[in-house]
Amino acid sequence: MSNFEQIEKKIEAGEPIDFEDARFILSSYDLIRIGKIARSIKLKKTSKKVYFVFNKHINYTNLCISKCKFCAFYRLGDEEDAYTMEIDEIIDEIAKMPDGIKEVHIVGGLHPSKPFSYYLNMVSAIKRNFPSVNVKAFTAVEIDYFSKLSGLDYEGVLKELKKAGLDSMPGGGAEVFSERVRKKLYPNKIPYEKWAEVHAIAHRLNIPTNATLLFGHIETDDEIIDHLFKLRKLQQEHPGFLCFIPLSFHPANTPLEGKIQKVDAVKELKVLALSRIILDNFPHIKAYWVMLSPKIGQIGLHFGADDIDGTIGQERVTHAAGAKSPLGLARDNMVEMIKNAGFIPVERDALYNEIEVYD
Ligand code: V47
Repeated sequence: MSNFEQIEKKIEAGEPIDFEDARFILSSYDLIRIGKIARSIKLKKTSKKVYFVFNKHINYTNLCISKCKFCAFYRLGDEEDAYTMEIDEIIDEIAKMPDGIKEVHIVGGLHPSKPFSYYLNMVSAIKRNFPSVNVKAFTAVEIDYFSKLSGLDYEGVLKELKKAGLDSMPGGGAEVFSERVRKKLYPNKIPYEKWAEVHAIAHRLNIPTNATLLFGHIETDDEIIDHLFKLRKLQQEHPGFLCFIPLSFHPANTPLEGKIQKVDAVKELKVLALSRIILDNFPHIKAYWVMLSPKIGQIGLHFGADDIDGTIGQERVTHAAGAKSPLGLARDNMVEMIKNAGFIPVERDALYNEIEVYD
């Protein structure tokens, strides 16, 4: 039996693939077959539906003390384009959105001086002004930072935020769960154990979260695979992840520009498919069009993805690193993109409740 036949047999029987199978998939160039395997899992889970959300990203500050080498977004403070939004500016930004917005996705840098109360007030002001909008805010990295700012432990921080109105959490800040890569590119960022602890506690407190992987820089295939198996195990032990989003590294304007080429589409599609295959206990896999471009994102729907994120409004983190995708997309573009790929567009809310099926 060929490697592919063995993998297909395991998947048909509902068995997980192992590390060697995953290595084989990443080393193969039989894209059509890899796509077919991932798509068969997607079809079993979510039939021909592909989800999108009417959302808005808010990056409340670009000041950050972490100085990660893959990031083009952060500023140290005295640059002309350094900024921090006051809470009324954040409220004004959201108010500009048309009616029907379902989610605000809020992340920022690790601000050198704002107190924990700034973040609590931010969440409660948004909830007060827009009670029906899901506040999806702060990565595990920010939660760890708030714990240092406030003297509270992770549980204390998350309970306070939940009381203020936090509904869910995004999956950023995971990068690659490899100590080798962390020491080289983001030594000031929390390691896997802490990232996992924050998400496990959030899940226990009924705060659903997402998970990401940043790939296409100095990581090895084995480190990608290890990252995915770690997430699979975490979901088994502490369920609560809604969605996984692989993020391909954009080198422009980062300290790695010129040293690393942007990852190609073939690798992007293979990692997307492998995510769907390994993370059989994650309900959703996102082809994040901002990073992939709308065209590769659309092809990604044939590689196991069942979600394309949302309208976004104005994305800043990847565009600071040279992303050529539009800053936001209209609802109609999302529907067209999904329909033209042969799937059924479904507008969802932040928790994947269906708002409208465009059949
Ligand atoms: O954690 C930073 C990544 C992440 C670069 O949960 C970069 O639904 C590429 O997590 N090139 C933030 N990537 C974005 C994120 C996210 C996005 C969409 C949806 C969700 C969700 C989460 O962006 C960071 C980091 O891994 N990033 N710089 C860069 N130069």
